[in-house]
Amino acid sequence: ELSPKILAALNQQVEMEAASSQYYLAMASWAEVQGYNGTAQFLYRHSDEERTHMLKLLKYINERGAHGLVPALKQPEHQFKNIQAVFDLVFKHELAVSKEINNLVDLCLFEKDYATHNFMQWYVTEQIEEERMARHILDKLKLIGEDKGGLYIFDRDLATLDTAD
Ligand code: OFO
Repeated sequence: ELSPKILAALNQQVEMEAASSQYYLAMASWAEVQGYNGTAQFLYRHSDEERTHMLKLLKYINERGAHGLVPALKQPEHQFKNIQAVFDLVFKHELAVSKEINNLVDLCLFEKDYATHNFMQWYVTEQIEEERMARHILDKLKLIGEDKGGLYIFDRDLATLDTAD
């Protein structure tokens, strides 16, 4: 049985994953409109993956006999300065997600909910990958700087870059 605190924290995490999905969807749409089609494809895939993160939590809550709640949608920002700014925001957002996940893991130990603690380990591992990927993309962008040709190749490569699922 999930404690009320754990249930509230899990539902809050459902909301955060849904918000991540919306956020990356807004970035994907922006990139597409700007003509960065490869980046858009990458961000659309990333948005889909965040939805699967949300679903996994929702189903876990239900499996434990509680009720996973579908959160309301908030409109994310939809104007971005440039590609660099987009991935700066992705990285910052992933750091915020990692922090929330760590808090949830902490709470599991405090509440002695070892089943949820175990379930959350998937997210802990996933965040290592998500942070690594964002850092990797930012490193590439730093190398490219103002080089238009480099940005063209970057965008083309992102079309097929694996997102961390
Ligand atoms: Fe971006 O990762 Fe979900 O948790």
